[in-house]
Amino acid sequence: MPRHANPTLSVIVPARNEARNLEIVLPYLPPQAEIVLVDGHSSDDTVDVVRRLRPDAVILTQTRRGKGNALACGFAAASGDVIVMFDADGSADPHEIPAFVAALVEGADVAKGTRFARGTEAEAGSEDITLLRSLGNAGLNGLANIALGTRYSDLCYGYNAFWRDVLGVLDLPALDLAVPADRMVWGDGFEIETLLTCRFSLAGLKIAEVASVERERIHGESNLRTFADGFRVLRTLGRECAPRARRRPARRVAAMATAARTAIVPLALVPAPTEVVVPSGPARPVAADRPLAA
Ligand SMILES: Nc1nc2c(ncn2[C@@H]2O[C@H](COP(=O)(O)OP(=O)(O)OP(=O)(O)O)[C@@H](O)[C@H]2O)c(=O)[nH]1
Ligand SMILES: [Mg+2]
Repeated sequence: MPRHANPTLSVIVPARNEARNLEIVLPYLPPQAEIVLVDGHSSDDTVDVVRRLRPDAVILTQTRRGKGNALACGFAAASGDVIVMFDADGSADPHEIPAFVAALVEGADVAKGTRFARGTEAEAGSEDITLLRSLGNAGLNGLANIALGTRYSDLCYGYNAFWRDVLGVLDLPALDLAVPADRMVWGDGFEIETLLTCRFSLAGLKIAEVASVERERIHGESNLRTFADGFRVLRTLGRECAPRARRRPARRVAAMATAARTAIVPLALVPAPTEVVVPSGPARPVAADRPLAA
């Protein structure tokens, strides 16, 4: 797949009981993008809302449980040149998509969103993260940087994009792997962002950070369990960065394939969006009862 300045987009939207949020957010996703909605066995009308608002969307039911499995299902179904990971809860601002695409078009393999961008004029921050989670993320982020030899500023953020041609380095758990309902396969949970970061980094891909503002979830409750999922992230770092994991044959082959065309990852912060993709609609989605942000 040749890379070019006007890539087609696949926006992967993992969603579990997000009907009310999707009603608000979906109309702001780029009309020309392929939307891949991966439903997590929702008990509300998530799927019906997507069918109504984006009849062109690809709608899947995930094969196991967990956000990681949902994303893996979405990645496998995507057909765009660029894959954008997009939370359905209203926390991801569709108007930031152009900045992610711009980073990729300018040469990155992966555009990694960060709420804690440093040294950039672009706005970054979070209206959603609690102090406890922020501290936990900072600690885990520091550990990841030591283990990977990187300078990332936000390990566990879900808003990221990458060229679809790097999917091969991820080696995510097989979608048809059957496990008992009470077990979660490693990589299927909220550790997915950490797993992606480790595998992209260890494969030598060029990763650019993109400043992002995480909005407050509009309706409903977070699915994240601070301690249990934080522990999964910690274990993921241990597993992915251990010398044995670094030597995995698949990882080595991928690293060799990418090494030829990517240099060692200089972290670049991407400023204001350029004109690559312009989502429709007014400046920012507005909830029926309150604005997403002032
Ligand atoms: N399909 C699917 N989607 C999920 C699952 N768990 C979470 N999601 C979706 O993944 C996105 C992020 O989940 P959230 O529950 O908001 O978790 P978070 O954003 O990491 O944490 P908060 O900052 O507390 O919101 C949302 O769109 C969820 O609906 C799941 O098991 N299956
Ligand atoms: Mg959220």
